[in-house]
Amino acid sequence: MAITQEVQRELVDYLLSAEREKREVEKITSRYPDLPIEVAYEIQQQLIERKEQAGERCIGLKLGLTSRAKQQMMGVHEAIYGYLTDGMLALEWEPLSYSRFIHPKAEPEIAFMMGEDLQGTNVTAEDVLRATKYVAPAIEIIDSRYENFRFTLPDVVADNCSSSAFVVGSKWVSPRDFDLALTGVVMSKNGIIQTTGSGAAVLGHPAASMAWAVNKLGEKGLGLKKGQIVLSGAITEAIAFEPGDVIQVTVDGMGSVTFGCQG
Ligand code: 0L1
Ligand code: MG
Repeated sequence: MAITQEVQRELVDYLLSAEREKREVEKITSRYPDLPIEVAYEIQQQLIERKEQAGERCIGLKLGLTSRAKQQMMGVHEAIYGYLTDGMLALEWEPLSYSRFIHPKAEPEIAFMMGEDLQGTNVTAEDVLRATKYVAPAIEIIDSRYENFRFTLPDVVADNCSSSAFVVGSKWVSPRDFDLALTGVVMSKNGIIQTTGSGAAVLGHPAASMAWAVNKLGEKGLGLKKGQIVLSGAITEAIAFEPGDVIQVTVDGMGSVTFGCQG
């Protein structure tokens, strides 16, 4: 079935209402099995524009499917990107209400804050590090709108890569003080370690993952802007949490970021 502009608008409504009503829905490729990835990015773009029309502000980018393990699990060879809005920004000292989610999971990430604009199609990890002002530990909360987190690549791209919320630690440091590939990361729930990894899990280096995204944006004449935040990709698998849980991510040399979840 053809994915006309009208169908794209309907799919944006479908995903936005699932998010608003906090209910999981069937993946869109069940109805449109030939949904091309380029059209999925157009749907994602329209979804973000609708959020902006509703008063949210785009404040950065997120990378997904950046680990080989996750790519193999999904049978794909490429990472994906989506957008972060100010409505997704959560604060460490304010408990997150479980009622705003469908079936959330937490992922440990390294957040980058851009010190300069960055755009191009031959951007390297070194370029990314030069243009970055700070890095900090972060937790992304993903909350796919699809039943049981089951989707194909175009589905998850259209759904803004499962974005829902994120928390960034308050200690920002220079990326030049670390080898981010070797930097160790530990994620715990209620004081018990759940997952461990290092920055190299993210396409070899978190800055390499960012370079991939900048080059992808560059093909569309887009780029990153000074002051934007980028979540560079999950360093370990995501873990589910419930009301009453406290999730903490500690990154070697950068300190920790924590959030508590309430009912
Ligand atoms: O941020 C992520 O790595 C998640 C990307 C989408 C895949 C998922 O929802 O598990
Ligand atoms: Mg993520």
